[in-house]
Amino acid sequence: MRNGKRIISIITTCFMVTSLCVMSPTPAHGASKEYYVSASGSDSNNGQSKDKPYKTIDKALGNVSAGTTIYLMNGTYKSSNTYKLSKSGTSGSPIRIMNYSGHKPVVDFSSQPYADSSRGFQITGNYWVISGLTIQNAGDNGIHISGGNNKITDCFITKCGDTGLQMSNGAYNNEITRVTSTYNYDSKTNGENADGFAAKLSIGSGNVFRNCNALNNSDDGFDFYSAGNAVKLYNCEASYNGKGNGNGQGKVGGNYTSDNHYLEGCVAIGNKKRGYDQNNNTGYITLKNCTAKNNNVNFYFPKAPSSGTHKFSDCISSGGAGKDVIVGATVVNCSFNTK
Ligand SMILES: [Ca+2]
Ligand SMILES: [Ca+2]
Ligand SMILES: [Ca+2]
Repeated sequence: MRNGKRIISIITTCFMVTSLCVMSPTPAHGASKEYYVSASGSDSNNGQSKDKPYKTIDKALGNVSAGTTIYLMNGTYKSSNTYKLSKSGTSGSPIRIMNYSGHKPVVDFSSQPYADSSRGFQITGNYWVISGLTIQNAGDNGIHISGGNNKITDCFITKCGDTGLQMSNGAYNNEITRVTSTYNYDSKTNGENADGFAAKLSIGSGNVFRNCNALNNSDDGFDFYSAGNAVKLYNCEASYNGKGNGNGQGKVGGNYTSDNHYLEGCVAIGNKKRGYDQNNNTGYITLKNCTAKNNNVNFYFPKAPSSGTHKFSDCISSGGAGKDVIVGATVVNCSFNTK
């Protein structure tokens, strides 16, 4: 069932991002564009080498400007505060927060109160890169983005009190790549809100997810409720979502916004309610080489789009308790369970 995903995963090219900044052996104070942070470091170090690392992410963030890279070394970094990323990089000089090569840092927000304001990383700026981190136990979203041209890559987000990674409030041109978001759960509302990923409540254009997995979240896998712009997904999986009062949809649409979302090479397995759901989106949806298996209903598109047709090709439906509902679609080489 996942051949398409595997094949495309294999041919996906990984770009290694390296700093253009060359450090002199004794950089002048304040000249460094690279900072190192270690759980066993000290904020009285200069932070400019892996042998003199800072202890806290906050200390490093106080020094950032366009072109800065913050390397996090092994360890668990606990914070009760939200890291508010309001500065901006540029297209050629983003601001990076990333794991030091081979290290697996964990950023833990378990001391945050459970509250809408308790986000882990809040990106209101542009041209940030967050890469190679585990982000866990935020009181609300692990990462919330309202800025543009940000990249989140190779991160693992888990056990947050609301959606793991959310884009809202005009977020545009953000690229989310190889991120897994799992076991997020809003306990006080019995699971009705915490999606794996959300691009909802007024986003801008150009947001893309590639090779991302939303697994075992209490609400939906990928939620595009009231997005207001189209989202693209390539080789993404939404499986086993829907606990408590959660809806349990793999990929969902719109709340009467007209958003022509595009999904290619995606998989939805075992979601409580539906695999792919129109959710009152009035735009047309493209599903190319998408599979759904053992969701309560695999494909649910009960209304024709307000203009054009849905475009479904090379899609496979198998298992599931209820029948697929396909209305207003151009269907090519699909096996839906509509009889
Ligand atoms: Ca919330
Ligand atoms: Ca819900
Ligand atoms: Ca949702």
